[in-house]
Amino acid sequence: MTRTLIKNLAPLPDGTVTVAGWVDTVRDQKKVQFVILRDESGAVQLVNPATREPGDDADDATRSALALTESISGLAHGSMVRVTGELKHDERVKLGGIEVKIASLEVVSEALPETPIADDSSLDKRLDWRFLDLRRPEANLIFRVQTTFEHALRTWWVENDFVEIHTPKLMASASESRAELFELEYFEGKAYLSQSPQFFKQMAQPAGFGRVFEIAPAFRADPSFTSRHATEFTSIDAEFSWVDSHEDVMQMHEQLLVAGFTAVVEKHGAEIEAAFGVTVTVPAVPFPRIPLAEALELVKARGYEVPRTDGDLDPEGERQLSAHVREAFGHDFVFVTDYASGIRPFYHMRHEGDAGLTKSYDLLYNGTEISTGAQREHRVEVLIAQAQEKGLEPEELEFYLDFFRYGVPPHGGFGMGLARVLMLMLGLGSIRETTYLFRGPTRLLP
Ligand code: AMO
Repeated sequence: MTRTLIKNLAPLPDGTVTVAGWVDTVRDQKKVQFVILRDESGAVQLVNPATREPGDDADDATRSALALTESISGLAHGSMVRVTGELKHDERVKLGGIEVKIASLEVVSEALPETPIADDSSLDKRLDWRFLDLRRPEANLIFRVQTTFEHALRTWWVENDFVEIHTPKLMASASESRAELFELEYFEGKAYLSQSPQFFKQMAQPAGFGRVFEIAPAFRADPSFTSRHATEFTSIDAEFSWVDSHEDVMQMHEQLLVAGFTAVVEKHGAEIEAAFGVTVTVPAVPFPRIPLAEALELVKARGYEVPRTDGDLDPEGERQLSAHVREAFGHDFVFVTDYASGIRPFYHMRHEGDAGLTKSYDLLYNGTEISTGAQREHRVEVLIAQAQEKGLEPEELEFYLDFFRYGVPPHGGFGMGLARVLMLMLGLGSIRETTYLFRGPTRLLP
């Protein structure tokens, strides 16, 4: 008999069904046995009237009922089983108003009797046993939300004529900072793991692609142990031609997010509320835009002086600014714009009238940076000067600089961390929860 997903049982009429999944709990009472069975879609109660006394004259039916009872008594939490039985609707059953009376039960794969993690295990311990941790319905929901979100972004891009690219992750040079670069042996020489598709998504502009996007891994040799940094993360990137300024990039960015959030709210809003106690809302456009200098003033007026000397916001400053934006505009997102050129990469374009400021932004969501975007400098001589100013060797960047020597449209784009968006959307405390398998300075397993 074909297997029915647990979530699809309720609409079926009473009758024979087959379900398959793992054993969540067994309640082995004297006269009756209950098993809570889970699969990827939900949980259902299975029931079996216990047959305990063999008796000397037991017939075949009694013997097989006895065997079934024993096999249920011996079920370990987590074992994978296939069950055929009679589906019955009964509103007294708390779990979904349905129950399956077991006719046959096959233990397909037995679990060891002691489960290594429990609901109250530390996050680190749960990550050690991630495949078991992911069996929690809330964890499963995170990745269904991720699927819906990514799908909606892709759909929006495809409908708006963006081309999907896959850029190499083995690189000959750094694209962001040399400080956070993974170096590896590469035959006779060295290679580096890509920190961002920055250079190659820009390459698509002189290549005449017009608009591109990529969702792919990025690597940063960042030794920090914060809740929002990983050494490998999924970066959502877009880049497109003929922008007039970073304002065009922000407009594209906010429309894209509205598409992503609309899909998540429609498909999972109620489940998210039940699992995480948060209400996800579709953000209104336009998102507020606040120049960095003004943002620092607003934060100061709230009584927080950012201790950094480079003029950037720190995490507490980001939280304070978001709190202000929520109070003043009722918005969860804010574009912080016009960063000083001293704290931005060489490839950011600077303002015509004020070379001290870049045509760039960071996007904060619920108090944390989720993205950086900018218009790029496409005039090669300016680009070379900016690279030199940052202490970079133009010779190392020759392949990149060539992109700007044979005709290149003005362009801009952004990079956004997928796990950060999900963490903030679902009100979770760490990207370790929203990353399928987290990678950090002390975690390469599993
Ligand atoms: P940036 O370095 O700000 O910009 O990165 C963009 C976004 O990627 C995410 N992110 C990270 N997520 C988890 N762990 C990390 N170590 C980590 N580092 C970054 C964040 C961040 O906002 N090339 C530019 C983007 C561009 O201008 O198009 C870049 O990489 O969410």
